Amino acid sequence: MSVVGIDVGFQNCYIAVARSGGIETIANEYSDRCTPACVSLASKNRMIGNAAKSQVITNFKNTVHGFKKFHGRAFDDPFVQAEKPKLPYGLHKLANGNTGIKVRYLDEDKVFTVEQITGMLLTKLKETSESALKKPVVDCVISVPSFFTDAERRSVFDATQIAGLNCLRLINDTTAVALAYGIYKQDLPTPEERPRNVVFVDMGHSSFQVSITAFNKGKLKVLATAFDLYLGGRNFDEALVDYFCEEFKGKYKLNVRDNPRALLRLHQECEKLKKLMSANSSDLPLNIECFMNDIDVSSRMNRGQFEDMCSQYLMRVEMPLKSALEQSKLSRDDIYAVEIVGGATRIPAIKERIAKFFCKDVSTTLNADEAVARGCALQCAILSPAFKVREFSITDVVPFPITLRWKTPTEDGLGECEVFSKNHAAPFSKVITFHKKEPFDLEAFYSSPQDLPYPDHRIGCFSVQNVAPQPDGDSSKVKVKVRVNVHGIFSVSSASLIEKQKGEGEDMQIDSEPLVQNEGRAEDQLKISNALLEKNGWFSGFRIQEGASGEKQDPAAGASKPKVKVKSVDLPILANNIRQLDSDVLNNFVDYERQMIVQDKLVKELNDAKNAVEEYVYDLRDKLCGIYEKYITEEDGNRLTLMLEDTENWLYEDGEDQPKQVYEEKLDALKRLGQPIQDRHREHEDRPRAFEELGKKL
Ligand code: ATP
Ligand code: K
Ligand code: MG
Repeated sequence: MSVVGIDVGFQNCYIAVARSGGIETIANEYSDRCTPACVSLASKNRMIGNAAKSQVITNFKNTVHGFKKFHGRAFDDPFVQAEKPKLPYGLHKLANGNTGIKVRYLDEDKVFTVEQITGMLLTKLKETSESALKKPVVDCVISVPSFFTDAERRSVFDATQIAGLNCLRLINDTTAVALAYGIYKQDLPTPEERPRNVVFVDMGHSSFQVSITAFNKGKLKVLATAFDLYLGGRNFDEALVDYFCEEFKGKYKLNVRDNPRALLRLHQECEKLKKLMSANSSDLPLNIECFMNDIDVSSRMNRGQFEDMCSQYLMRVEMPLKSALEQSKLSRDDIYAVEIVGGATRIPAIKERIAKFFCKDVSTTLNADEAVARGCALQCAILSPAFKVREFSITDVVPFPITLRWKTPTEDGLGECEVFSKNHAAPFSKVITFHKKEPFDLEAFYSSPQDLPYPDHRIGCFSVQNVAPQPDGDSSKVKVKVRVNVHGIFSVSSASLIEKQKGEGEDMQIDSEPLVQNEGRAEDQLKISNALLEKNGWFSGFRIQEGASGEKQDPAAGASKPKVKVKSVDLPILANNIRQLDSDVLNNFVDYERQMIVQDKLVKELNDAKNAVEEYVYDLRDKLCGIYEKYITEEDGNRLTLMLEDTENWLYEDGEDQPKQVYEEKLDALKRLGQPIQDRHREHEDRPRAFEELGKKL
């Protein structure tokens, strides 16, 4: 079983794997440990990652990047509407109101869902992991921002399924970082001692996340999270782009915004300049040749100017830090360290602001780019029976409070209960008891829409079915289990009807107020010794499948009140308006992804066959005037050289677009001529070596 962790960033993705030597991040076929979150669709195939990034300018209409935040978002969402004019590719309103991505693929207009696009990216990351591990990769842990709501998490989870992955956990970015920080620390306080409190700050390309986490030996507990969803490296790029667009309008009379290609190039150059300014406070040049209308443009910028220009963004750094600290109820003196990760925390002004707020130097002990992926791989290792890691329990938090609402026979007609408060431990299950005579609906929604970054605060509606009164006409007791699972996804996961037995009931109140019991302790839920798992093969029992979670059930919970004899009947639950793909749609996407993988493979094989001919031509031609010269007559040599030249021309003309077989036959024909020469050369080379070896033996 593979142990893989994937950081799916807005801009950059990283993969870490667990090997016998520990956790390591792995490189893709470009020897790059970072894979750009970029997918490019073309007339014959798709390109994903680095290959797609090289298409950003040349095939801008069909090269998709910056899509992570479209997960779970309606097309009409103000954020989506604000992004739309800035994107080089098109967006489209899907039938269900979600955001679709419009591109040309295989010479047809196509609309992909964001789940499909992320699915494509994950396919690539899966393949990269497979070629590094040299075995199939299915199980993995994937990171999501801590502020992702139910709809976004479900959407990302669907994407993992489209890519054929079995996601054991969607883990919050900052929690993954906390795990990467804590698991190797030998000197954490014992469980009886006061915990060590560490602040984790992650500013990536698109957002800013803060968590405060308490560590004791063998465990971490997230105390609070805070975020600015719209503050990240890209704001700083955009500030530079705005500035230079204005400048070039005056200086060169260029309307950069009207030219998508020029605008994309300016973006790339501004990002480079931004990074240079992190290391250098002096004046730096920006030069772009042949930028637009054959004009070369140039300008300068320094860090001081840049910081002035970005003051509106720098000002926003403090808020989430303050909010996290307040929520944690800690004082600055209680903070042991402030660990920063994410590319944008390399901006000196950001570091300074964080340090200033906590009155403490920031620590950069973690790898700023790879810590999230490493944490994901560690979580995967903890969950995997195939791997032995130190026992480490993780308790995360619910980022936005969740309320249930139902109809009651009372005056106002509605009952309501906040089932998970803000910063409630997660994953977690609770049992709520209702007294009902008929089936009923539970509507779940986020309770504080003002804190929620999305206009739609609904989570879904869960209908508890088959509820009937007791034989004596009384209401039945219905126990409903609600939970936030390991992925941070909410559900009404099960319900049962407790049939009244003789002797019970007199003291029971018919009460539509819920009885909330805590069932099990969240901390216990992931704290399962791997050794135990291995021995008992428990793992198969709670492998995460759609809708299910890896939570361990507390065996004592079902056996409460031993004196009263009760019979319980499981009730079906129908989930409605859950913002997740229907299973038949999902299955279609899974099939379609497989077809696209096959198609890409065919195109790759074809290209490889064609390239092999080209390479052979170049190689043989070089050698004919080099090392092979002695092994062929001048006449034969000239004839072969001519033939190679013909082949080269053919490749650019009639041979440009041929079936794979044609290239293979061409290569075979060339090899039939080249091989004898190569053999004569090899024989000649080997002869003295053979003598030498013979000599050694004698
Ligand atoms: P997100 O976490 O928002 O999903 P991400 O994980 O893809 O995004 P990161 O890879 O952490 O983001 O960071 C990318 C950002 O960091 C980009 O905006 C990039 O320009 C910026 N960045 C990287 N190095 C530097 C640097 N030396 N100076 C300034 N910014 C930098
Ligand atoms: K990243
Ligand atoms: Mg990130």
